[in-house]
Amino acid sequence: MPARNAPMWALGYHQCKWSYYPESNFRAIGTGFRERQIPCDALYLDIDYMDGYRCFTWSPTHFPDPKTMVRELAADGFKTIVIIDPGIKIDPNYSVYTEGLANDYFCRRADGPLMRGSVWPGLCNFPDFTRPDVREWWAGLFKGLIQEDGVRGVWNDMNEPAVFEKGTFPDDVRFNYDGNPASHKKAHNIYGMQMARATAAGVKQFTYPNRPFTITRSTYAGGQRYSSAWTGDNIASWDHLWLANIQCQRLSISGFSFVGSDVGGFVETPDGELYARWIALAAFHPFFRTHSSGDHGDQEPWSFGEEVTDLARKFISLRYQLLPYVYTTFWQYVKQGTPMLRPLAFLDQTDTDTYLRMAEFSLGDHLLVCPITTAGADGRWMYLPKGQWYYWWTDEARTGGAEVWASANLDRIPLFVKAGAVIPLYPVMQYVGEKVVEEVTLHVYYKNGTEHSVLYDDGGEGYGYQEGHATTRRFTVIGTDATLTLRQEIEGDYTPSFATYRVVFHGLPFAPLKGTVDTKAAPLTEAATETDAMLPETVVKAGFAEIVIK
Ligand code: NBV
Repeated sequence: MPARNAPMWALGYHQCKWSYYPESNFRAIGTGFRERQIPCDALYLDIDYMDGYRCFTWSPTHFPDPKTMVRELAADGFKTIVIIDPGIKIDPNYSVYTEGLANDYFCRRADGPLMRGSVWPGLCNFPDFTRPDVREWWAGLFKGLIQEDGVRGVWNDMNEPAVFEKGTFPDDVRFNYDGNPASHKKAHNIYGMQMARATAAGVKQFTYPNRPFTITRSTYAGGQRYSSAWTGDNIASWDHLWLANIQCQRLSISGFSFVGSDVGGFVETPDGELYARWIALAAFHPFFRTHSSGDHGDQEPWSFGEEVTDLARKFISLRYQLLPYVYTTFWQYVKQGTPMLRPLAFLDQTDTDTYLRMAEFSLGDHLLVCPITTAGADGRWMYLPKGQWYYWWTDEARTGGAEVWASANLDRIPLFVKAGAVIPLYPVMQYVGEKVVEEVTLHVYYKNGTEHSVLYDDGGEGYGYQEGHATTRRFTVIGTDATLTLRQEIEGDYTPSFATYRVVFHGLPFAPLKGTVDTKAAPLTEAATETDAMLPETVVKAGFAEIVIK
């Protein structure tokens, strides 16, 4: 079940466009990220990498040596992801077509002939993905791209299924429907999910011992077992930024958390302000990718001038720092089915003031986000759920159960942390695994009372977690008027790369004089943070059981 054990890098930043080609352009995008120190893990090839849009082939002119290109990009931390559509070109010299035809794998009309429809390659036939043997065949087709060429993920598109003539297949088209023959009327909604399922099986098989990554445009309830998804072809407008926020929350509470939108908009081109606001929101969405149709202008993080480049770097870097938190939230989703994005009504069903709120949401247990979705804003009013909160950027304490003003010029997004939270941060990395993480910073937010947090770790890649090589670190913060206690309980036997935590205390209502770690004295120094506050910090062994400061 790929989407359920995604590698950590899949939660990093992805860059896409229709289309990066030839090879020199694709490589230049990678260089563009590294030169500007904007973190990025994945680069995408849209349909033009293929030979005449034939799936599972490479264009010999645009990508003469894909294996070397993919390998060299991988050495620089980039995972290459390729698009695969369902339409198989009718071409007697194309092995995928001839194999499918010989084995009768393609869908047929009710009166017998093969279903034919035009898509990018011209006239195509379409595999019946509702048949187990067809799915197995399809999965096997990924051997070349994944195992031989080193591609690390697959992007399924047009699998509604979309055809140029009538939008989708005619109603009479027949499907095996896993042994319960049915027409397109019935199969239409699950066709895309079954394609994603077959793709995921292939990527999983050939990417082993690494974890697979797949993304699909079409899917159905239950499809979250197989693939992540994005919200399709949106527009570079403020309305569509607003919409992306709503769509991702609703998919999330419908069981489908690994989702995101085309950052900046697919159709047309955003201005720098819209792009910056979109990047800031998507940094808090599980799937984080810029994509554009490419015919109106460039849409890389550096395409909008220096100010926006700096903003994009800032928010993407913040996402990389937050990866242990995001990965833990992903684990909660996998283990408990908890939505990663939670609308306010989900957070507090007893507070009727949350019921009609749509813009505010939480990512995981402790971060509350509310995007800016209008031009020219320097902040916004938003509803803060009941309880105590801190403004991320300033550490200002706020009381929930009320509307609050969150000041947010372009370099901020309204972002609050719940009192009592422990937020783990990694150092900024240009891609997951670029550095060995030697120290994790725990940001501890004072609460008068008790609050629990968790940090899950299994290395972010491979299947060791299935043999128990995973660790959950459960933190409890207990605050009184004059003390703050932080406890840690560790379960599991995954040994992390880091040996120490830097613990930074926020919002203390008292001036701390002394600290103890596991009853021994711990030196408190002053943290250098980006907030305006002067914060006490201490460096401790990652295995500590209790820290007390007073
Ligand atoms: O493959 C081209 C595009 C792709 O970039 C986009 O993300 C998909 O949603 N694809 C649709 C087909 C073209 C639609 C106009």
